[in-house]
Amino acid sequence: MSIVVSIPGVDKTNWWIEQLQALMPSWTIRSIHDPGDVEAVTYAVVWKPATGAFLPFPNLKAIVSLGAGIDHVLADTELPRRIPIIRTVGTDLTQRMREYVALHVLRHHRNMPAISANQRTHQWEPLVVPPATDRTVGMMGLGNLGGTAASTLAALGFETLGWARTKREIEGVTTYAGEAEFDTFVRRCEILVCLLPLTEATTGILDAELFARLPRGASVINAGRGQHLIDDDLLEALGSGQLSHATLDVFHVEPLPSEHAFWSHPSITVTPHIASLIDAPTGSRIVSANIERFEHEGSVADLADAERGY
Ligand code: NDP
Ligand code: OXD
Repeated sequence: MSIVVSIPGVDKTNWWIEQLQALMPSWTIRSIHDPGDVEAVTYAVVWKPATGAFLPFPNLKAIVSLGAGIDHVLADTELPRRIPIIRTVGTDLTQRMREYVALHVLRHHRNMPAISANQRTHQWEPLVVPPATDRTVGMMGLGNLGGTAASTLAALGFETLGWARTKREIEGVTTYAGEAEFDTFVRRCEILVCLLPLTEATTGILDAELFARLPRGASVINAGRGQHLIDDDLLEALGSGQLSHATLDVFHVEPLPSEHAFWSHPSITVTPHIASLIDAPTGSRIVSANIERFEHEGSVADLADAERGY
């Protein structure tokens, strides 16, 4: 009965192994780089595993993604397709994400980027903004994270719209579903938040065509995945004034290369993939509970659908 852990960085791997081992004393938990008896390995706990990482383990029962997204697992071209993938989600993650979304939506809504720029040049310019009730915010993706964050925005008083693949009911949120309703949704979003999973259908969705449909001067927050965004289209939309500001937490290449234009762009706020960053003490509780449940019941609520891609 053993579990291997694969996370970029030795220190992080050791941190997770320690925390998991403390909660799962009857299991042998080791780094994927030093797995011991490969036949005894039945679970792999991973974040951005290397291509072919799972091939040495013939008896894997499940792969545990150390995050809500499973795109980093599905990116493995040698992934054994029959193995279930368990997502790591829970109230800690949703709480962190709703804080991040509320913070940045309010920041855009209250024009804080302009006020901060004015402070740097000692300008006293009282910028008037409407109350949240007169501001329309749109959430792309209404799952665990997007759905909870949309509720939070509605509770703050924003006129909140939400879009998902299928119809969702969320109190206080006007919801839209699928491609057919996308245009009606997006044309009203003065602040647009992306919390979609990365799939074939959502890759590059934040592009020039979408930006052109937003109300002029809208702002965009992307905490989904970097590949949702066409970087050059964003730069062009900011340059033309079609968009006023963007907050980006996720990028095509992470860490964001130091020479990337986003770092020093006056209308872009960069955060280093921390919108809802799971830590080992919290995450290990979720992961260990999921593995124990999967072991005894053969399934868990947080099972991803690899065919669907999320
Ligand atoms: P869920 O799987 O719970 O929800 C995904 C949502 O996206 C669902 O509402 C789904 O629709 C919708 N969706 C999927 N495909 C489409 C599509 N083609 N068109 C419209 N809607 C679509 O995911 P989570 O909320 O748990 O997480 C979302 C993503 O957030 C993760 O995949 C990850 O990429 C990102 N993330 C980022 C973090 C960060 O720190 N920046 C932290 C954690 C996650 P339906 O409801 O109909 O199924
Ligand atoms: C996740 C993430 O998918 O942190 O959980 O991006």
